[in-house]
Amino acid sequence: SRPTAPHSKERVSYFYNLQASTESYGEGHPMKPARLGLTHELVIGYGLHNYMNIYTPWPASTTQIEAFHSTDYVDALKRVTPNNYDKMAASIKRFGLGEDDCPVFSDMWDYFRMSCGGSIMAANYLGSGASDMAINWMGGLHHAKKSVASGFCYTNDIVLGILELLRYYQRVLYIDLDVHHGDGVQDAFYGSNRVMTLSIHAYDGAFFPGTGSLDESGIGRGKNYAVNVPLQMGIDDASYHWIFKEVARNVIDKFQPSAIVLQCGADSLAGDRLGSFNVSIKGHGECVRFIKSFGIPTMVLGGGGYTIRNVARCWAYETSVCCGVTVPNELPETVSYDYYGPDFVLHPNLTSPDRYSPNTRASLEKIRHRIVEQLRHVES
Ligand code: V1S
Ligand code: CA
Ligand code: ZN
Repeated sequence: SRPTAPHSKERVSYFYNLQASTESYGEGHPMKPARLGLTHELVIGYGLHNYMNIYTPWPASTTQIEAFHSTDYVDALKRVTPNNYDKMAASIKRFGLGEDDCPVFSDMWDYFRMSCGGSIMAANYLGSGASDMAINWMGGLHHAKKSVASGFCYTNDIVLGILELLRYYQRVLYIDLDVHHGDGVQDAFYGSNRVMTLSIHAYDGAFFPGTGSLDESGIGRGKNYAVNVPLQMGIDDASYHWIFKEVARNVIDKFQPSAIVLQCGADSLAGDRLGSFNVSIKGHGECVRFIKSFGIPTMVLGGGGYTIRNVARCWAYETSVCCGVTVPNELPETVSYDYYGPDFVLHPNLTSPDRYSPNTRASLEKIRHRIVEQLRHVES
């Protein structure tokens, strides 16, 4: 069966460079750029190119990347290669490069330029009014700091995309669905009242990166413009939706953003290799549908996601949600069809219905209450 056409013409743009999926962080590293190729195959296999405009973004220039990152850090990123790493190791350690999480790999500068270029171009397509939604699954690398690579993220395409959006819009809302806290984006705008950051994540004192408590709420002019939803492991669809919708609705009502950036890290899915939530692909996509329903220009980005067949399913499904198209559960016969056995469907049973979750209604109510109180101090 074929996808069902949307009722009105949607204006969705999709930024992807075919080369991105061929890069590698090295053997044994959980971050696999190949998931981008799998996603793209499903997107095309489902015929979603008929409902959006697909572009190969310009790789970001040094000057564009230096809108956030420091010159000495960018120099190091450009210069270091696996061949000269031994000679440079001592001088680049301060940049977080060469650690287990952020190894030096071939073509890494090219790879991160593609990721950043996609988010910058997405911002320009939204800002100019060419698109209502702009997708970049190569982006969403939320941990990178001004001069430090962290948690598989070397450049922060999200910060660059938001800075570009701020040229067109007064207020930008950032929403982070990744199971990890969006620390790099929060830090970059911690003192700003033009960017509100909202991250929903696992938080138990040990889980990477260790930040994102309810108490982190911004400083100076940015006081109360950082919102955190720290959750326990094992949260299910019903609880995740309830808290996400309650918080997101309140944030949007109060902050009245003129544009939204939605990071869709797929490590918040059940069965992720690093994540620990009990959320289904429909459940994850429901958050995208909910944000889309506000009709505000929205940039949709990737992020984490380490069980790669499910990352591809999730992001292909979310592309269909952005396009307003219903796609069949049977997967299209792509070249990587074998990855999706034994069920070969878009929505396999990933969740465990009997799994214990310490996220009680009372604990979630408490989080909601704290955030509603915080938002009372935000001027609307
Ligand atoms: N959790 C986790 C995890 N696993 C790894 C890892 C495992 C094998 C490797 F070969 C290399 C790395 N690192 C981590 C975390 C980083 C998680 C980053 C998530 C990124 C994102 O999804 O939010 C966005 C793309 N790092 C750590 O926990 C730090 C260590 C403390 C422990 C692991 N070792 C390898 C490094 C130091
Ligand atoms: Ca998050
Ligand atoms: Zn993550």
